[in-house]
Amino acid sequence: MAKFNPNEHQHLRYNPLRDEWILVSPHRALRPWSGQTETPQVEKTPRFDPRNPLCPGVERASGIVTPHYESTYVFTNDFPALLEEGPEPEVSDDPLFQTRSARGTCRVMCYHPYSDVYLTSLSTKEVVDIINEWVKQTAELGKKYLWVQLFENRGQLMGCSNPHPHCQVWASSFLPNEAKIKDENLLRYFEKHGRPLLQDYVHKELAKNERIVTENEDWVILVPYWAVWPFETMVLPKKPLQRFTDTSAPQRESLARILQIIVAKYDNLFKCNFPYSMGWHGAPTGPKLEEDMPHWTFHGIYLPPLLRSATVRKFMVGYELLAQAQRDLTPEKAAEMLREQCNQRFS
Ligand code: H2U
Repeated sequence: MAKFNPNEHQHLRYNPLRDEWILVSPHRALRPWSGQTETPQVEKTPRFDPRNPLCPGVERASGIVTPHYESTYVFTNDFPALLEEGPEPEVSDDPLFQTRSARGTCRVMCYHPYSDVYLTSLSTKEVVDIINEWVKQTAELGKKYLWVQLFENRGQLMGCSNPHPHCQVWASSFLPNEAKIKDENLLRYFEKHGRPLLQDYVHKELAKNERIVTENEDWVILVPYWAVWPFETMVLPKKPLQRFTDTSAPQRESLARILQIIVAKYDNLFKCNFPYSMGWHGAPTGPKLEEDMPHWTFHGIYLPPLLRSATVRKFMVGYELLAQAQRDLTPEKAAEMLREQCNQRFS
């Protein structure tokens, strides 16, 4: 029998952040495609739309008029999933019907007053302004809440309801599942090895140089060994960093530059506004804000759904929903495809 080759032969890969496995089936990557092929939509957004509540001077659902902001602008979501106050649920001792208290707040953060701009067309200074606002939101909400989740849904494919460049901030009194799973696995690794998992990981990846997409003096962007989405990437600091609030001014500037590069590479891959959900994970805050959490490494995550073109996406369906995550394209190939793209967006 032929010798095992990870670029050709089926295998399982371990995700130490989730303590779970993913099935990699590279031999399927060349199979013919006769599935979904919709026509690409033309995405042209006007700079200002008098009906768009995220634009300066336009009234929102709450009746409040969005001010004439000049940089970033943050407001409390008019349709929040989490409220600061509310009646407490009754405590139940039934193990099958447990309920817990949930408190929090949801904010919307506009990146810029113009609707027709994005990280690739803004100046690095303007991207630094966005990063500074992310840090400010984390610091402010982190005083009160255990977890502050910054996230952006880009594109209609990811359920984004508004073309104006923006993200969301959801702060909660509880650790959401993803944070809880990651916290437990990072801690287990730290207790066993005495070092932060993601610092060990980034340095091993730099040495292997198989899945790196781009790097600069402070940051590395790579396709994780255990990536689930075809072009999933992770943004990792080269030096230990627990929270967004720990970043220095030079680290924020180098982060701005590398984010502009990864978005350009994504957009160039299929010549479109590459859809994704992206966001940031760092050590828990709130009551744990002052705690040193050396098992944590602050990092960013990009989860894009596209697989073959601007319109053909990977579906997380049958086997993924009922058994476990599976991919055809190897993380190494995906990293190579992204690495080859130009660092400036196509025009
Ligand atoms: P998404 O496009 O990522 O869904 O974000 C837009 C958010 O803006 C959405 O959560 C909020 C929506 O609730 N919004 C307001 O809070 N007020 C408005 O007047 C319009 C949209």
